[in-house]
Amino acid sequence: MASKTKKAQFDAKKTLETIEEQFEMFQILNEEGEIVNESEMPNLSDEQLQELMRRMVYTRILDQRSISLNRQGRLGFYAPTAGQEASQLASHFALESDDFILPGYRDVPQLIWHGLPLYQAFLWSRGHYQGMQLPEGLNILPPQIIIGAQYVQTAGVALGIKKRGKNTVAITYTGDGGSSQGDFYEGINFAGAYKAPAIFIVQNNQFAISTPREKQTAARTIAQKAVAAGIPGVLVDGMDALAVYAAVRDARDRAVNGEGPTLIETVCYRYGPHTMSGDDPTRYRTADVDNEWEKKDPLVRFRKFLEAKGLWNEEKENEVIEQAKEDIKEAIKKADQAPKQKVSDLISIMAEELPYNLKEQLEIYKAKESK
Ligand SMILES: Cc1ncc(C[n+]2csc(CCOP(=O)(O)OP(=O)(O)O)c2C)c(N)n1
Ligand SMILES: [Mg+2]
Repeated sequence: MASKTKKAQFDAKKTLETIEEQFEMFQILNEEGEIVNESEMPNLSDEQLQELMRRMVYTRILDQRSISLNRQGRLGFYAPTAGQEASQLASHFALESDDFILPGYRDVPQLIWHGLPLYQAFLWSRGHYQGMQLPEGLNILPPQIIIGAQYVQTAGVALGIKKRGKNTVAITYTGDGGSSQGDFYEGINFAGAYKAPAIFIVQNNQFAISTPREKQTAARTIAQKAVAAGIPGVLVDGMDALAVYAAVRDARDRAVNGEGPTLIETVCYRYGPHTMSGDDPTRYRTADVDNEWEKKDPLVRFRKFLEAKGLWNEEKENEVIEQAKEDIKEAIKKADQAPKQKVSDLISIMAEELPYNLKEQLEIYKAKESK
């Protein structure tokens, strides 16, 4: 006999739609710098709010100066960061000093605010080995060039943290392009299965070099990819420093509480080119799109918010700008003083005890270099 209550029809499309609808953009500060989500306002003191602004302004200057230094031939590899300050620095602001950072090539600012001396960041840009000879106790890994690879490494670092019973987390960053890599899925899946204290950030800046986000995946959001790994996923306005901070702080609290990892998509934009190696954004982005994102500028929005509270003004801003310029000048001078890198240096720093073949090569290069 047929059941009286008719079961809902099998509808795979509806299941997907239902999941996708759940991922709404989390925002606290709108483009005018007004609070639109009071109940989620993070608990930050006036001093902390000013410090976050200070870091964003400083980093914008660092970006401008780095681009100039690169053009003058005084820096090597450089991936511009303007537009991504809220995504990068507010997420970092939610961390503690002994948390581990596993960055991508664009994430040098987070390393600097975690304690990497600026002159070392410049040396890293030049490919000098001293760039990543890290100060004792600084929990960072070198910026990863292979896109997505740091996601797997983060699952491992986070599991190590858990096994040692530490109250810290491992955070990693990739881009919208990186989210298509196999490593992305392996990393979030493994960390989910072992409830490892990891925070996986996808900085969706709309492009992977020239490939637009729409070509990257059929999924409506990248955040929803968390569902397949059985972990929470958050879609956040990546131009809103307060929303980014709140989302990462919440993920961190749950991670140290033994609740496992979170995937966070920060929706943002890079104002500059992909890197300083020669791509021309005008070939793949229209001025209309650029203008639309200019209006969402994370610095403008946060500045308006702080000015309305009487916590920021032109004088404070100029002080930060002058300080940044001064620090950069000093740091590049210090980077220039590093010894010229030799092939024998690269060999001798590789291992504590060199295998016989490298010992041979070391001698060959030392002999060449002494001529
Ligand atoms: C495994 C791998 N494939 C290709 C590249 C070349 N590559 C370097 S950056 C990049 C685009 C990455 O875009 P996205 O992940 O969105 O990060 P974004 O640069 O926008 O921050 C590509 C394809 C690479 N570095 N590693
Ligand atoms: Mg991208």
